[in-house]
Amino acid sequence: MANLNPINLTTGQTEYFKGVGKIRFEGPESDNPMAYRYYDEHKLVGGKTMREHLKFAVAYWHSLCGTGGDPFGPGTKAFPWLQAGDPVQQAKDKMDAAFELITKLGLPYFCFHDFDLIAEGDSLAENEKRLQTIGAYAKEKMAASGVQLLWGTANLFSHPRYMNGAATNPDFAVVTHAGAQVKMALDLTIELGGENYVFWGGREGYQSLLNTDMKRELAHMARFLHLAKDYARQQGFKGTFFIEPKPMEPSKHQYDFDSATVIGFLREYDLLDDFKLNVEVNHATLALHSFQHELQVAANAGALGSIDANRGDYQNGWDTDQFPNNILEITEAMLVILESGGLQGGGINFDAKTRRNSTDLDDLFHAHIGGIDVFARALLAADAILSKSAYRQMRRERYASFDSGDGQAFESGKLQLTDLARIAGRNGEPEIRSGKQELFENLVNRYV
Ligand code: XLS
Ligand code: NI
Ligand code: NI
Repeated sequence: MANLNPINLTTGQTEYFKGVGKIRFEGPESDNPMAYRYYDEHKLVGGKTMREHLKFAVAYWHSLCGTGGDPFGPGTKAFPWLQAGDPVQQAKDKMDAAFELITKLGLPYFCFHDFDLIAEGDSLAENEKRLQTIGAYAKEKMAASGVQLLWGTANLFSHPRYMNGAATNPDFAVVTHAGAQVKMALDLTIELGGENYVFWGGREGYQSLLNTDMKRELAHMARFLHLAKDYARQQGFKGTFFIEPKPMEPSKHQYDFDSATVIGFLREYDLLDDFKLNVEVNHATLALHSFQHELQVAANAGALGSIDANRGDYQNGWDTDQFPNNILEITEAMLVILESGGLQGGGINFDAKTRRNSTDLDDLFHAHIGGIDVFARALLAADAILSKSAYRQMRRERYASFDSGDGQAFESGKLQLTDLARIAGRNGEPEIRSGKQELFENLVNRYV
């Protein structure tokens, strides 16, 4: 491997990714697979550095915990940091590996679920103790490395007790347990200076409406979110709460189906002041939307908070969570993000996994480097489209008839339906006007 730029490890600490040094920006001409070609963290793009625009985070669950198991077979990756039998030792080894990975990639953030950090114990009291222990360790590692927490969350979907939902479970006893778990995850997120907190409604949904009181479950979910938000605010948490939409999987129907559904829900239950959206690429496509569409819907409501970066597969219909590699798709997304003034409080979390047969530790680097460079390239392309091309003007011109005269009067609420009828009668059949889609597409491709 050409790249052996060392990083500082604490004395005595195991180096897990031997032979990989700090990943540096080497420019588009570099042949080094362990280098960035486009991500230059200090490069200024439209007044902000790439690092500030993109706020990349490593996802603890996929990169440190996901060993490749699927419904047809067990894990394939013998991660050396998962070998210790003792849960606290295992958690510390995993955290050493996590910080080595994040630091070598030169990324500013990580994200976790509570029990990604340390295995769940057999009582709430034991869990609290474990989370405090690993939380103290995380605090040291964060201080030493400068890596920060983009968001924390609680895993309310893996344990069998949540098989009928967490906040929406028909059994109040389970709802209380979810409450206890979220309280601990909030405490930990706040303790670590987390900038945001995420709710992804893993099993908040239903398999059959025959046994489900949907209206009541939705009201419970809203009540639960209010309680969590009120508690966190009382503890001094200033960050944003995110809801992560997903239409299905693991539930047949998830309540947080897509951006539009979630925004309607937040508005109905008076949560829109504190909650924004964490939009995930593969969840958008599962909902039969484009990623760009989901971002735009969130942005329209001033609620575009954060992104889970990944991609689906054109040929199958589940959450494959592959690393992003489609520059055009991400350029279209970056156009929406830049035009809406950037992500509101969040960043770009690589909620993506290497394939089951990508079993080398190096593969974690190739995957992240690829995804990071795709976003960096897309940022450059989108910035150029917005600042150098006629794109905005072309789009604005399609609406020029609303900029003055009757069209402007309509927009500002000064016309009645009878006025529309009168104006139509006076003007006669409208001219046919082309939408120019191919021209727009060619323009975007020129910069990709
Ligand atoms: C699963 C979700 C999950 C959330 C965090 O599909 O993407 O990973 O991001 O709970
Ligand atoms: Ni996600
Ligand atoms: Ni997902």
